[in-house]
Amino acid sequence: MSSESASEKKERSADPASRKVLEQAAARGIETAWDRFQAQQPQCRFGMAGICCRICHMGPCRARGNLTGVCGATAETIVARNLVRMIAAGTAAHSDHGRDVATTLLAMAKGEAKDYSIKSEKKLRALAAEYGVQTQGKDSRKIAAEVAEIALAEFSKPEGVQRFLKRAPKRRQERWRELGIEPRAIDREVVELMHRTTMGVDNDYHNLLKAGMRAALADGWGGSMIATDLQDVLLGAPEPLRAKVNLGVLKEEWVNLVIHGHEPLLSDMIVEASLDPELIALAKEKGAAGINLAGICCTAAEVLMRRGVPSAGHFLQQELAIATGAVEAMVVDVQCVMPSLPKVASCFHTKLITTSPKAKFPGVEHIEFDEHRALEVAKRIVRKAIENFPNRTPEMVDIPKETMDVVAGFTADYVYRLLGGRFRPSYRPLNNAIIEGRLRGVVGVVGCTSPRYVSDSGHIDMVKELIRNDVLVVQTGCAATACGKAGLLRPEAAFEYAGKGLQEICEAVGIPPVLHCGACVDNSRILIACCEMVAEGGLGEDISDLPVAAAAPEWMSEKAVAIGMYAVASGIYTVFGHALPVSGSDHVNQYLTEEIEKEVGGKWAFEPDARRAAEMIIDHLNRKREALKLKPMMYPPAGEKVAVPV
Ligand code: SF4
Ligand code: MSK
Repeated sequence: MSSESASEKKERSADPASRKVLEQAAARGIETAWDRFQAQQPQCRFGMAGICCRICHMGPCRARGNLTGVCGATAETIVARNLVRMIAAGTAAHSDHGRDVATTLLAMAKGEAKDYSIKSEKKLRALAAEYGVQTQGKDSRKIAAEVAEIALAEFSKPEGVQRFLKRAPKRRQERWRELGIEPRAIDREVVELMHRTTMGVDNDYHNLLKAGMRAALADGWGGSMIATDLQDVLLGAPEPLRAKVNLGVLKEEWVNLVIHGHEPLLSDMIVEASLDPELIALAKEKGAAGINLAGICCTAAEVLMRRGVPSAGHFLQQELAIATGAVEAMVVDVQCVMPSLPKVASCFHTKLITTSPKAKFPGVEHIEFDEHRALEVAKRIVRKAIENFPNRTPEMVDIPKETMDVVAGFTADYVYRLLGGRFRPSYRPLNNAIIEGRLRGVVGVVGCTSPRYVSDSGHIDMVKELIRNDVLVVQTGCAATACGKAGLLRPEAAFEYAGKGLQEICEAVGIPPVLHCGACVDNSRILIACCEMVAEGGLGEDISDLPVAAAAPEWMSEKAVAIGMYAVASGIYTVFGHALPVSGSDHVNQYLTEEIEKEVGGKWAFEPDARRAAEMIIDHLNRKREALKLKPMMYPPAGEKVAVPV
């Protein structure tokens, strides 16, 4: 374990439950991401600046000033190449997830994945209409098969652009067309980025970044959107429900099975298996009170919003969940699963189980997920966890008490129904609230948590500042868990933290001031909500006209970079905490933070101080309000006596 200097003993997390387990872990000599982060200091400055190139074996090279790579690549080329490779990886991750869902939908439709069914007929029919699938006289499975086949073709079709681009406002579609960044087949965009960035191909940073936008758009308006929509068909469209978050959801007397990763296909079946009377009886036979499921990361968000399964925590809490000593098994699929888990699990009785052929660990038990016998696989995993219960060492068990209530499961469609009432569903009330100055705007605060920050504080500080200023916040992924733990996803939070205008809306509609919209792929729901706002009228003709913004205060993943880039390319001002690794090129930095706005209407900003970042966002919303000539804000921000118009 790395030794800590005095300066390193700063608070590691804003969450008391995490701090408690971190102390326990340190006392037991268990290393966590925070320790390894310290051990990595100082981190490589060339890497941070994005100027290190390892693309060919004349290197590795680093470029700065007049110094170029051996091949002559400038800092501009290297920085842009590195950045768009991150986008390619992020796009690949979300999109491969989407492809797996489409494959399972097709298998279900053909009767080959019998444990799945069509859970949202309405969503299926809406998609069929959008895809131009004839539905008359066809049974639902036939329709599902055709929808799945069309969705699968979006990954590799030889011609044409992504179908869901048509969901965007006309003005946005025209901009993409004019700029030549309409994404074609998803796989093609990823492959093309890898080609362009290999040694000696695309050396124009602007051309590279445009290709990066195109691939990122293939993620947001392609792979991620397909994942979200088809999951809603197959697993059900979420509706708001109450659930609990934080490590305290683990239960001392129960078999604790933690599901972690991103794809909900298996985890949904595990929820089903955990309800099996035979398995519950087995758990009791082994001396447990029952089977307790809990999620981590985006899997947590998926099963929380569809099934009400509690979330034990976000990305940075995966090691901590095991370190409570109370986890019989942690089952993982893909993405954001720390390679350290086997080592942490080896300190306890916890069984780590991998399930995806794409994501294995040396020496770790692998039970391969197969959608054709999904429930059987899920039951096998649940049984493994139960059988491990007697191996628990009671003296090693120490679960923090902290849990928090959240309301989760807001979709673009549900916001529509909720705000407009049952008989007059529409975005009109939301738009009116913005136009009249009750609401300043809407901001998506999303993304990861990282030991680079005092964990959770970036999210909590930013969101509190935004809602205080009458900004409705929408969240996904680990950001939602961070704010959920802090109590911001309860309706009561409106009265504790929100400005008067936002409070009035929350009270009238019965929603929290911060809406949990799901997992990372569900950022596509936020794009759709923006399209609905434009379509409703009164707030401009393009997404870039809206008083909206996006932020990822504690980002770490390549997926976050892809998300940020598709937000910007969709016309949204996007603020990341720590800067993207682009500081090695003034040109690239300036393009991303300034010049890009002229092309796509959105731009990047970087600000590690979350309150300052919130102020920058509020300034941006105010500028958009001014441009739209909206009324001044009705109320001053919460906690301020003097009215601050606009
Ligand atoms: Fe160096 Fe050029 Fe090779 Fe990169 S591509 S490692 S800059 S020689
Ligand atoms: S899980 S990508 S840490 S949000 Fe989606 Fe969380 Fe970021 Fe992974």
